[in-house]
Amino acid sequence: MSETQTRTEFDAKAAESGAGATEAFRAKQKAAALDVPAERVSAMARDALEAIHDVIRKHHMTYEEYDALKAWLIQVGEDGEWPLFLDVWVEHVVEDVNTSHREGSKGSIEGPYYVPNAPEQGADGTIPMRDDEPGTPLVWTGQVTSTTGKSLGGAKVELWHADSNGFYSQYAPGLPEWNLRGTFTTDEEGRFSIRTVQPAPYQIPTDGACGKLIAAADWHAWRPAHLHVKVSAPGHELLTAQLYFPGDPHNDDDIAAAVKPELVLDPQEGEDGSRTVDYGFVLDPVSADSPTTR
Ligand code: MBD
Ligand code: FE
Repeated sequence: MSETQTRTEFDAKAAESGAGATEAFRAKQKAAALDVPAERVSAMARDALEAIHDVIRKHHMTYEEYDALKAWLIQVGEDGEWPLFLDVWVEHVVEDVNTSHREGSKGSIEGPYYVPNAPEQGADGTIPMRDDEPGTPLVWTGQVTSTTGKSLGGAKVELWHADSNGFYSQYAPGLPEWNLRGTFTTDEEGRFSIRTVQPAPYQIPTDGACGKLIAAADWHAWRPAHLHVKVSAPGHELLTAQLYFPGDPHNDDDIAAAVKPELVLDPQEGEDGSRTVDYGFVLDPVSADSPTTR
């Protein structure tokens, strides 16, 4: 996408991002051969179906509405938007139940656009970006520690985020492969320093099945501007989080319900129009009953 193209001109193909997430999910093979006990499948499937039955009774769903629902569900699959749908409207509860035991930093959902193995930039580096990358420069420093109090040198901080037009590399066309995706490794004291640019708020693709639901329900399609991060260190639970910017109009009504007060940054204005922010992470040691989290 050229610098001069606007989001509106690009909107016609925006749902490709949703479909791209389906291909990426398949490539990760996350669903491969998981053996869930029949009693558990039965209990969760029955409760899910009963929840749907309750909605039908409560609202007296008509046959026309039932057929519209079928058609829409078929379209979600055809558009490749199941990962987008689930991560926007469901993942926050999965994240909640799997991290509520933690004493360290709060996390948030992964969302559909994570790509592993982004280029390594060391403890003090610049995230891969274009020479003329638009957006307000952001310098982010922080330290990774354990709930035990020790600093975690050699911890990985994987950062990925949208550009200042709201687009993610590898999911929107015309961006360098690793644009605004980088891996940082903390120094002996667990510290890191990252130079990037502030992302724009993110609009859920309007032209696919998810957009159709949003329009039909007269909802808005926005997530507040956010930085995605995964923080990992040996012997500690992987922390997946998102960080937000104060004053964003969608911090209070994120369509993905993924904002927590602890995740809102407090950036300071630099003299040259750049911003600096200090924000670190406290990881929980792995215990016998740690869930396999992300
Ligand atoms: C995103 O960028 C995102 O972070 C989530 C959770 C859902 C859709 C797009
Ligand atoms: Fe995102």
